[in-house]
Amino acid sequence: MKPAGMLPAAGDAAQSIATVTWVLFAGGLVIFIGVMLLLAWSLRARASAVRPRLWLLGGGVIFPGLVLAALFTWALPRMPAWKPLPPANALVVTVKAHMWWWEVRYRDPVTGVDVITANEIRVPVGRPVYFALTSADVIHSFWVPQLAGKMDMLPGRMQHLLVTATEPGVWRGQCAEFCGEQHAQMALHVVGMAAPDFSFWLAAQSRPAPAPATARQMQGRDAFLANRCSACHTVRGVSDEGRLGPDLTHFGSRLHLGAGTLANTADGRERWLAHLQQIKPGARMPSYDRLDPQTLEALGDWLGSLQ
Ligand code: HEC
Ligand SMILES: [Cu+2]
Repeated sequence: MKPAGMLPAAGDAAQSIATVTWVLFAGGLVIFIGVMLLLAWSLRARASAVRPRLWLLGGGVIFPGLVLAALFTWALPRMPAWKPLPPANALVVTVKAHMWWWEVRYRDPVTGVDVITANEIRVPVGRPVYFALTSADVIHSFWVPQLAGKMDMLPGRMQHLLVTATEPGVWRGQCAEFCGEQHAQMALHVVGMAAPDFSFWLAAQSRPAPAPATARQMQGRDAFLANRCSACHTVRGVSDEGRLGPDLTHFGSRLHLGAGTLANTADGRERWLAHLQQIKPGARMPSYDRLDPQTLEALGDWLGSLQ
């Protein structure tokens, strides 16, 4: 995974931000060098040789006026266009921010798929993705620097971002609007995949959770129901009532857990369940340190099997 930043751009919107950045930087550099040369000259020139009015008018009014007008005219068409409706072939991904995780819903007008996941967004390379962004509680901000600029996520409103990923990869995103105690641990990951792999993945996500394959996974699923995890989490095919926490139907296929807080490994899952109030204090899920190690292990094992 590359470090987050918009300069190694992997999306068309981020690419145009990077281009504008470099051009403005180069322009600034040329002017800086010019001013330094003038400074050197003014230190050596005799006072009678300097004509203040010419320099004030030329260097203080006409020159900046021309340069700023030229840069503005050049940059204006490079700003992202406001598109109130998605293009016909776009994949529609609704992202709803919660304190402190991301609900993700895919709707593909081409295949009719409609599926809810969380915290990780997969996108097909080369196909426009229309992000519809909103919030369930406070103001958050959607920011995946390698793909596009920031967009605020406002409760009761939809904002949009149209992005085409230009290469495969995994990019880290981050909530970019202070939204409470765990704002810093509200990351998300976007995975760019080849279009056929993506279709395959999305079809798998729309199926219900796989049945437990071992006795231990069975024990994990039973513990999930017995401990009422299902009051907050949906696992399609197991329990459909929970909406307060992330959908866990295919949780095992995600790279991270807790909105980028830990790697999704056996150890990470057990630590999360037993100690999440130490790892992510204030998160809207209790620590399950009262469960015995065997139950925790079974729960972690079953969660990991939800591919
Ligand atoms: C009161 C509601 C609630 C209960 C009960 C609850 N959770 Fe959660 N759970 C949440 C919330 C909210 C989050 C998101 C926390 C965050 O990242 O800020 C979460 C996150 C998770 C995650 C990480 C998901 C991801 O996409 O990263 C897992 C795994 C999980 N819970 C499993 C469980 C299990 C197993 C139980 C029962 C032992 C349980 N939860 C009980 C609300 C709940
Ligand atoms: Cu946030």
